[in-house]
Amino acid sequence: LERLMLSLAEKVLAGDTRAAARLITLLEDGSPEALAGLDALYSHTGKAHIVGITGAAGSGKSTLAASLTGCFRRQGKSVGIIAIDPTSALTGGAILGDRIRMQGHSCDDGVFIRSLATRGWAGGLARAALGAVCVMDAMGKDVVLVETVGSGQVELDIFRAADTTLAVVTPGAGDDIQMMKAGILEVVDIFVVNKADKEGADILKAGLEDMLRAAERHKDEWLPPVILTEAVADRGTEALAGVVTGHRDYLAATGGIEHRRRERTRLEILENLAGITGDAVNEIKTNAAFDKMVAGVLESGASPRRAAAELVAVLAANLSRRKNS
Ligand SMILES: Nc1nc2c(ncn2[C@@H]2O[C@H](COP(=O)(O)OP(=O)(O)OP(=O)(O)O)[C@@H](O)[C@H]2O)c(=O)[nH]1
Ligand SMILES: [Mg+2]
Repeated sequence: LERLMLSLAEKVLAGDTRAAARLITLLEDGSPEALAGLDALYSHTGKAHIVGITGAAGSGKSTLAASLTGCFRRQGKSVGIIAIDPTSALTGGAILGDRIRMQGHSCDDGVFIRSLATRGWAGGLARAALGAVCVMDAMGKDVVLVETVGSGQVELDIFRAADTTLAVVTPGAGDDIQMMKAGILEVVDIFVVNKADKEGADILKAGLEDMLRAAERHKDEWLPPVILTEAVADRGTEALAGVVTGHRDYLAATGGIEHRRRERTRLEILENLAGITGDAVNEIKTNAAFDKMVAGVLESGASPRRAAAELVAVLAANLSRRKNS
């Protein structure tokens, strides 16, 4: 199995889409071998521009991602798209794959799309999402778009891990901005007022600009622009693509890119730590020896905290023995 993962990783590095899809599916299933298979890829990452797209359900994130994909493709860039939790049936939003198909990107070798379902295992989602980003970067995608509905903590974490972050708001959905999870506004690099064909788009844009200008920032700090788009008609998205690239250039010129990469690495280490220790704790829980320990603690009146500390010592020993798996 380990050898299979290595050969999968090799194929990913050669740009093999089917191998990449297979590896991401295994990651999504939480396969430990797949997580190990990723190890070989990291030294080949760092070239992709990772762009987070968040916004309320139905605000047009997928449509926007599809339209932006067209813009980047015309510039000769390859694109990877990761959609987190396409629970769109509820909102009438088409799932990302359908949008992309409608825009005619599905037969394009330069575009690779994957959806990751949350499936109630929030614990592993960030790890799988970051792993999928790594796979797409390693397979040579120039731009990786990551779509999330900005509601949960995990999504906020994933969003923050991007190089460039886009928040999509729409006119008429007045509380869009209030509904955004606390902490999102501070990390948004570009605001997109989508559905600019609807009434109130200009007012929303002006309101956002006032809010952004009022916020204190340093002289050279990036002032998030507010871009009007009508994604469904590919209007404004060419300009948006230019601003997205411009933000990356800004990061490169100011050293901001290293800062973002450090944040991402930090998150990825912590997510993996949580994953490894979480798995280990689950293993203990289902072990018969643990039941015996519980009985022993109960009987002797020993401290549960001390029992836990003993288990941590055992865990540490077990984990270091398995360090390479
Ligand atoms: N009028 C108008 N409708 C748009 C525009 N962009 C997208 N839509 C429509 O808005 C609906 C939702 O679009 P999606 O792209 O699926 O939105 P989403 O944010 O990805 O939705 P979820 O993934 O469910 O959160 C679709 O019916 C789109 O056709 C736009 O610029 N103008
Ligand atoms: Mg969507």
